[in-house]
Amino acid sequence: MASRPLALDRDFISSRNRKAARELGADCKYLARTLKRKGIEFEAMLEGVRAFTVAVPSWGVRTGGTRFGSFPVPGQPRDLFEKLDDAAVVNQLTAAAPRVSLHIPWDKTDDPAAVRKHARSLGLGFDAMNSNTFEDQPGQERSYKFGSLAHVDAAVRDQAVALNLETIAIGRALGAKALTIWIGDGANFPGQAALGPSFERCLDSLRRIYRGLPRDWRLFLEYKPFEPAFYYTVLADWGSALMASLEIGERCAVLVDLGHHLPGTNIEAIVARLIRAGKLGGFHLNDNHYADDDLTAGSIQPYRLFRVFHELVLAGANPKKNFRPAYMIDQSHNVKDPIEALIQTTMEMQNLWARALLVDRERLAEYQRLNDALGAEMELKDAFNTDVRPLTAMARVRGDAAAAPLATYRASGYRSAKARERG
Ligand code: PSV
Ligand code: MN
Repeated sequence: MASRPLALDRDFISSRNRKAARELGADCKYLARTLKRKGIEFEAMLEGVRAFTVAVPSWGVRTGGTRFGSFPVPGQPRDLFEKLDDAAVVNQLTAAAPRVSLHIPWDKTDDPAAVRKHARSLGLGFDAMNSNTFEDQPGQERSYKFGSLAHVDAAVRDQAVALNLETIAIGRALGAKALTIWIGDGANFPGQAALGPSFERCLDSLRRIYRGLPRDWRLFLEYKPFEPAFYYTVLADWGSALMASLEIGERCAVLVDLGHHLPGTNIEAIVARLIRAGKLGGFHLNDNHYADDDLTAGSIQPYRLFRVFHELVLAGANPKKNFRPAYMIDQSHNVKDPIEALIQTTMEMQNLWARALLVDRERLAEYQRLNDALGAEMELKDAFNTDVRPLTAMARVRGDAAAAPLATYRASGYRSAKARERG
């Protein structure tokens, strides 16, 4: 397929930026002055924000499903090429979403070279590949109804391992460098699955996949406490995922999906422990009120995500550690326009990352040393309550993206143009 030009007209974006330039300049000046009083350099923060990027999930540019149905928006992408077009819009407007995370077999392609070429023409690359052995595909030989990598039947495990190896092969052709595995294997009823042997079978399958992993790739193990299995899940928690990743090998690490925790779990503490173990591989960013709600990241519990980011900023501040977790969005869009939701998410990530950068880490450590709980908490709150929106808007403008991405997207008419084109 011939490559199309960038989705949005660059001149359109810059002309809108020019109109907002005077106000943005004034807001930045004011923020720079207030930050300077705290000894923080605006320009240094700007660079910190510009360095933060997330990957867009290919499944996030179409409306997802609830258990009760799915309600498509007009002009949804019909194939992988169109999914990339929509993902490029998010990056063009935010300068913070330059990679896409694919799901195989949902995004299975016979022509990865053409897909890669198209992505490159849009300024996109590929982040971790995701393998799907949690549902059956039409024509599939063996069913995953009772599991995949941990299935009691070796033939089903072989099929699931083969799908992962195929996912690696596609990812390799696309230039990806990581594979994320999430499996729904488990049991709905006590006695249904043998707890010990099912974990061993899972480990055995993971070892086979790891043997097929290219040297410069990483393998991420994603845990989740329940759903689709409601009584027992083979990789239910960070303990199981960490244990598995330690056994599998050096390039195997844990992936934290924010929605994969029971209410009240202290996720930032898990993050700190995984960092200590050198086993924090990546994130699936989203938000939730109950469990795996897959809502817009930062929409329900922004302070929680800020606290997670604070731990990540702390870890990243040590240049010796070569700390580079993969940040990916993993959301299901049901009531919002998917592109708008992804733009909003990316902006929210930029804002929360900027606020985490504002924490005075030395002063915080001093409060902690003095057991000054209030001082320490206020250090975090002070950063969290700072309105960094002019800073992140300026970071986008410097990256040739939009000062106001959502308004620019709505004014561009992209969705209605796609509705006409794609039907
Ligand atoms: C499972 O709930 C999950 O978080 C995994 O990451 C999947 O790959 C993704 O959602 C999409 O189903
Ligand atoms: Mn996930």
